[in-house]
Amino acid sequence: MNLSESQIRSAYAQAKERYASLGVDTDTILQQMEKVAISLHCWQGDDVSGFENPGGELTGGIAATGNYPGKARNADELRRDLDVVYSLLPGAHRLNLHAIYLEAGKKVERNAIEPQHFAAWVDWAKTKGHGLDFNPTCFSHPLAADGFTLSHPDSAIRQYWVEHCIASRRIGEYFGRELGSKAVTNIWIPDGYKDTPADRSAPRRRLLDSLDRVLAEKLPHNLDAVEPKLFGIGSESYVTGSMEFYTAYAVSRKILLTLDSGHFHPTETIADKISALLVFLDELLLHVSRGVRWDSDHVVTFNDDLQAIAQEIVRAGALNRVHIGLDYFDASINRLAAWTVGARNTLRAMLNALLEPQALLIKYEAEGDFSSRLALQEELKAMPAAAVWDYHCLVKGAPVGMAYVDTIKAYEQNVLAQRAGR
Ligand code: RNT
Ligand code: ZN
Repeated sequence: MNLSESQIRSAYAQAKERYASLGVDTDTILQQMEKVAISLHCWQGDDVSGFENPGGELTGGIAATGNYPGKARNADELRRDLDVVYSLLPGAHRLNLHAIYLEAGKKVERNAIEPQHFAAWVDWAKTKGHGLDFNPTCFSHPLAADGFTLSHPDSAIRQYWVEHCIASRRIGEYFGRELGSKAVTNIWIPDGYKDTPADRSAPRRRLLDSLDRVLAEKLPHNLDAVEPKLFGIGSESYVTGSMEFYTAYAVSRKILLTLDSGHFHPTETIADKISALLVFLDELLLHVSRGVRWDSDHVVTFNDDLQAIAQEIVRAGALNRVHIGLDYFDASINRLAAWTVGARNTLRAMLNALLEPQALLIKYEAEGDFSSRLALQEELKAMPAAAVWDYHCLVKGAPVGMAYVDTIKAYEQNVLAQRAGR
């Protein structure tokens, strides 16, 4: 079922002509794809376990379900798995690390983590040409067990998490400086109530104060982001860090806002938020994910939501202002497949968006010719974008079509199956 190289090239030549007839030069578009870097989320590789505390439980209103064999048990295994995934993606991409993925050789309190605990990640990233991003881990910890961290009523507990976030920003700064590419350090906290609170204001005032203390230090190689959420498991009625809270915060502090596609009402999409927020914010971070019912973290599929997100980044001319990260954790299928499917879909959606004849659509719109705008939008859905994607994979040395599944299956047999425990 795999296509031959000449089939891929001839399908591309035909597609190139089709797009040229709409004023789109596919070769130029493929050059633009060079600028699209996806930040892969390290936590898909081990169900958000990390290496701080073997056997530690995932808490904070998020959950990975499934027990597919072969999860990475240490950083070397995780890097090895990631190397395979990157080899299946066209282009050069980043890695998004969480604080619990440190390599300290001993237990280190989260408020005492240091750049040296991530030195092996930096060495690896330098060798492989990856940028790195970072996240404080404000969950899966005894001091997060009350469901509150940066907005906790106890000032000593708040202080602990403030210190953890300060330490995390310094690690982001270290990544940015060492790798010559700014790191985004994204703060997400699980804080919230299962049932209707008596006081919605006080936690938000405490969060404001904590965040201001976290962000006090100027760090030129680090970009700060805050990630809102509507609800989590156990925080159904109230989340301190809501969309309105963090939007206002990000605008007033001139930092990034993170939009996670699984963090809104089930019918609410983040696509339309991008152009609105970019009027006020310099940059955004996306956590591309897929919400299903009450779970915000399913593998990204090539659905309308994903395509709309990609279109809005491109239409806003914001390729260099929107950082694209993935965020989901599926333990019920091969974890490398989960990463690869979501990442390839996201890249493919970006390519499709870039292939839009934007000038022509804008012309119809400016002329008030909404009939032609609609007709063209619909025609575009059946244009041969897949032939351009296949060719892109071919020239970038990434597998075409289902060939990547063969690589994953062979790796599963040769490497993952040898890992004891689940
Ligand atoms: C949780 C947030 C957050 C986490 C990761 C692990 O709802 O989306 O981004 O998924 O930090
Ligand atoms: Zn997220």
